[in-house]
Amino acid sequence: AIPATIAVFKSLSLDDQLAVLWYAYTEMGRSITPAATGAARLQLAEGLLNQIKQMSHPEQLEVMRDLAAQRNTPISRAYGILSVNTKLAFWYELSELMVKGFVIPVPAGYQLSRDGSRVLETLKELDFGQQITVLRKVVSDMGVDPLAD
Ligand code: 45D
Repeated sequence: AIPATIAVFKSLSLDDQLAVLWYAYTEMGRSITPAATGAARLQLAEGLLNQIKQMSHPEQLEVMRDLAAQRNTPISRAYGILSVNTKLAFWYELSELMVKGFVIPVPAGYQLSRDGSRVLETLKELDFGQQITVLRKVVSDMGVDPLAD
């Protein structure tokens, strides 16, 4: 179920990928504790998060789409050198910034595609460890590894 879930996630539109991540965060929020994400890890992503915090809402959305699309931008490259756990912590922190109003929100009436809803439903049924496995794979493939080829 896990490889299939990842495959379907990757076939989603960029916007649906971002929306599914966001809805997954809102479901998992209580299980992910700030302690678990580790302050040390976040320090490595802090410069990146501060940069994004200072952007306009449309720019913030563009950065997230660039990451999901693996477009080669300075931010995608900076993201690409983070460890997998730091990438997860980065997305977690972006969600926190959304909740606090520093980052563009998902529009209230956003409609997921049918595949998007399926991925989300499947994710919800997985246990926490399996959810982490899916999320790790998904966020580790985002951005651009500046050291590749
Ligand atoms: O206009 O270090 C749309 C542990 C539509 C422990 C949009 C861990 C168009 C070790 C695109 C929808 C493993 C527990 C707009 C860590 C439109 C450790 C906007 C785990 C505006 C780190 C879309 C941590 C937007 C975990 C703004 C599990 C979407 C972390 C934004 C999980 C989406 C984090 C965001 C997750 C999603 C974060 C910011 C799931 C973030 C999700």
